[in-house]
Amino acid sequence: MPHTSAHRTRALAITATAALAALAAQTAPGLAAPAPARQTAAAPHALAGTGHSQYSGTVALGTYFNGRLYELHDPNRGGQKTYDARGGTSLGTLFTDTDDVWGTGSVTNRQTSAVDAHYGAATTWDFFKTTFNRRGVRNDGRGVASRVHAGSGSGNAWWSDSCGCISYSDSPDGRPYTSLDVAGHEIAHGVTSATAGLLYSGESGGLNEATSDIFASAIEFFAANPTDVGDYLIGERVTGSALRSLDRPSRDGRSPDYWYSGIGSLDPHYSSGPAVHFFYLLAEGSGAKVINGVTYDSPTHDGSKLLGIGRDAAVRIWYHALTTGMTSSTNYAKARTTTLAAAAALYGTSSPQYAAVGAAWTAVNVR
Ligand SMILES: [Ca+2]
Ligand SMILES: [Ca+2]
Ligand SMILES: [Zn+2]
Repeated sequence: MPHTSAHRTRALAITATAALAALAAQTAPGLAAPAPARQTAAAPHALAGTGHSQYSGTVALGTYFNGRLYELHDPNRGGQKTYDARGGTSLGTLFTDTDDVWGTGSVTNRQTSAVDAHYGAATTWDFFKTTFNRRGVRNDGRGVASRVHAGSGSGNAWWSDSCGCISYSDSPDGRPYTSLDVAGHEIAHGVTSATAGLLYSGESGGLNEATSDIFASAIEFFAANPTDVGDYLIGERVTGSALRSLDRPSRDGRSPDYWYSGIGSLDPHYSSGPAVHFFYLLAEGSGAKVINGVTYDSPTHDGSKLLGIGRDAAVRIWYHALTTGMTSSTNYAKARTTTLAAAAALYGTSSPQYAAVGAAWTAVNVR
């Protein structure tokens, strides 16, 4: 995900659109949980399985007993399913199991990556439903399909709108991009496509990437998982350090902390810098801070000292702007006006939240 997400997304869409679209259609929400009266031991029913993940400890999984085997199929979350792609480009084979205990915590067990992916998809579903009453990527009640062991094994993750699916390849170092924040990041690309439709180039491309990092972080805090605590870092469970840092994006050596004219010519993974920095400053404020044991130190372009309004308000403002104000061509200047409009709608123009939005954009040089 971190470097070639959109390109990989398009490549997958071109090579496998028909097959995946046909397969994705089978994941439609028709597979709802049967009536309670039929929930005998032998009849199909929704269950809570146990998963031993690589990055998130032991987790509960939404599973389904089909009368013969347990499936990584979550009837309570839009029928989300997790597949073994077996290195290929088709959807793959639905994971099944005999005792509803999945994975071992070790990547050498084929189910382990599936546990992380299924948990990531479920947590992302729960976050959007609980926080915004959004039911799925397109808000149509349909869950996503997750594909693990996909592609060539180069270590990546990518979203495809055409199949409504997220794919994870294996990684040569045994650390695939299946962590919770990466799952949230990729699935959030689907939400962006279904709402603002931010084009994946120029400044709108940076805002598209930023949206995925913002929700990825919010999802991680929402999960409150003791093994992968909430932070403003992306990919830290995979890489040990982090691919990206929202408090100071320049830590990656590539992303600018502040907007400048011409930033749109950067790869979206880097032109996202000022927007994720804005989000951090809005939520937490400037300067040094320790959250869940992680140390941050967020600078400002104008030397201003900012107080945060909290991540809950910050993410609500971003979501409201994404779903009611931003369009495919929104640039940084428009991101400022649409988030101000969102803060006005949610909290009023005389609110501290409204003032903080303006101050945080100014602090990343979007005036
Ligand atoms: Ca974390
Ligand atoms: Ca993280
Ligand atoms: Zn991305």
